[in-house]
Amino acid sequence: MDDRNGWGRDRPVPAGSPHQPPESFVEQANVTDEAIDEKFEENWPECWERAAGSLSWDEPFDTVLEDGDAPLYRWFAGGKLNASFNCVDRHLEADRKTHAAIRWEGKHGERETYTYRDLYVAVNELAAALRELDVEEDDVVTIYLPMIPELPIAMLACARIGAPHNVVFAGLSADALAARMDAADSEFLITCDGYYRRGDAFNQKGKADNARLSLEADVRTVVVDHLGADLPHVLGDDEYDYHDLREEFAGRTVDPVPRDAEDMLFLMYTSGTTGEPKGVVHTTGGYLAHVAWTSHAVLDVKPEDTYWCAADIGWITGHSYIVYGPLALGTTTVMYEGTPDYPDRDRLWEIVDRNAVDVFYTAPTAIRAFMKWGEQYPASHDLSSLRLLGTVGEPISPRPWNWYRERVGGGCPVVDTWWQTETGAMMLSTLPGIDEMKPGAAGPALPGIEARVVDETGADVAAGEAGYLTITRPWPGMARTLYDGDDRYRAEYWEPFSDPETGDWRYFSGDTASIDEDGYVTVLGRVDDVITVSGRRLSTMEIESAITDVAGVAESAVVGRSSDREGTEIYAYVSTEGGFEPTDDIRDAIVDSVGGAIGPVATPHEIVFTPELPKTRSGKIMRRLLEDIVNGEELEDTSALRNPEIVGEIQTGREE
Ligand code: 6R9
Repeated sequence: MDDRNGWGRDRPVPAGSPHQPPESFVEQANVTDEAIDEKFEENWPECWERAAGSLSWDEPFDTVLEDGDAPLYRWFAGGKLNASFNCVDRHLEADRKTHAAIRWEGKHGERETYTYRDLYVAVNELAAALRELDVEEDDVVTIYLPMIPELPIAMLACARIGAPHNVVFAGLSADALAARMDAADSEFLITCDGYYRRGDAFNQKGKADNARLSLEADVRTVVVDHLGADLPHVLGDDEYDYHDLREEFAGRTVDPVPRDAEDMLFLMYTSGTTGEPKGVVHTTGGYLAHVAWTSHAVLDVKPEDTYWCAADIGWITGHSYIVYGPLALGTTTVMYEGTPDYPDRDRLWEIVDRNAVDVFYTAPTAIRAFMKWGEQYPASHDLSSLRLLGTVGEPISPRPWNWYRERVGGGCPVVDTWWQTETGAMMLSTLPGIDEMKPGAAGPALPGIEARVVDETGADVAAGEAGYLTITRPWPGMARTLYDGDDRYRAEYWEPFSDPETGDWRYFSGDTASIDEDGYVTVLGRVDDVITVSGRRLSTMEIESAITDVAGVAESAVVGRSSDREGTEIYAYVSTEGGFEPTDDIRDAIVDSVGGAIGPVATPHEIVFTPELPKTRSGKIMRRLLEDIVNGEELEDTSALRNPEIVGEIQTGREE
């Protein structure tokens, strides 16, 4: 076995059989030019002008890319535009203004539709109110709201007046909110009284109050009264009721502030599954051009579509593909509050059915849950409106990929999109009107993007071997820096694989991957998701993929336990699909599957069945937490988890 990189593997995770996009899809696809890659290539970086050209500019840009101060790149410098104008005002012409911009589905079956006209009115009134509260251009406004329409409205109102927003996940704790506001020097907050969580009214304002108490600055706060009489609240000093403000500023309009393409549009703290939260800075022109282009080319969104990305806006995916991308294209974007299993496990399919959703985008964690619950839920609804499916957030192995395509999509194409908070928009994916899809592999780098999988020295690894995923050219949606300074940005993302002497700048994603002969990239996971057993470096994703290949297994997380005597031992946490009991047969099948796919060295020392795995709010498995549990380490704050209760269960299981 060629073990040149010490990864202990010489072939990619077996992908399922490839699928060609169906003829019916190709006929109507937004992008079908098979030569698109070469055209972008020949004309780089000017090819990106085309993406920028889909936006409305107040002043044209002078250059496409300025790289004189690499890796601090500037895109579309000199150009001026406003994101709120691009996502709202420009769609008001003619018959578009009565077109639905946002369809919202509340937790208890409430429904609201905002036409582009309604959205325009709401955004303008809130923008006028924010101005009155002394929010000035470049002031950072923190938004701490659940999935209610006021969240995108608040983002767009900030964008309108040139105030960067800083959206904090509604589920994060008061301390996490305070830390993010403090780090972002933010003295303005938009929050709400509360929201329903698992049926109970949950006091959001209480958390916001606690955060404000710990901050030095007086924070002007707008409070959305979302629950009404179910959760009465009183407004204190510096607090303003959202609906009162809307009334006070009813009918007011605010001219969109022309922003420089390189002015900050928003700031987003990413905690991710590893490390300290980082304040990722995104700017206006390049970001908007990249999200609009990928919404068009990859998600195939058309203005007349009903498009649904079932993510939380508090995650980058929601920023780019619930709010900015789809609204820049003038489509109807669906957003929902709650969870896929309440009131029942067919909640999402009911929404697809009722709204005749054309394009649906979600995370592998959700798909594995659907699989676990069983195919009867999607089968009980008419999902024939679906034309394209997408996934994002984690690797998806072939079995759930195929399940999603067949049981949800009825055979329609599935795009597996790889990108990050820091990349702003999609980087690797198939183009659904052109490319063959290989389940398990995200796909090739998108046109205009160049990805390389390299070893420690930066040399390309051979096809099928594992290495580090790097991006070798800048792209418009890229983060410009981290809020706390350029040094950390350079050190973390650029220094590992760049050679400043020769001007060879390469972005390091922090992920490991392999690339095949056709340039398709299979992402293996974060660099830390590697376990060294008897000197062999094993990718957790590879072991997990072998485990989830076993019939009846829904998902798994693999971590290492260090023991002085035995070296590192592999622990596999496994949850089963509905109808499958955790049995010794499944245990044996797991051992066989791992042995067959990787070798006996990767056999789990212990297989622990658990009803659920601990997840971040964006659905990523928190391996680090499981690792702390198996190693008997003290656990960090788990309040940011989607399912904190499971940690207690897993821990108790360990102690018994
Ligand atoms: C958009 C988003 C980024 C990390 C990334 C990688 C993982 C995202 C993936 C994927 C395999 C995909 N990731 N998409 N892994 N296949 N299609 O998720 O942003 O929350 O910043 O996470 O997520 O590990 O580095 P973010």
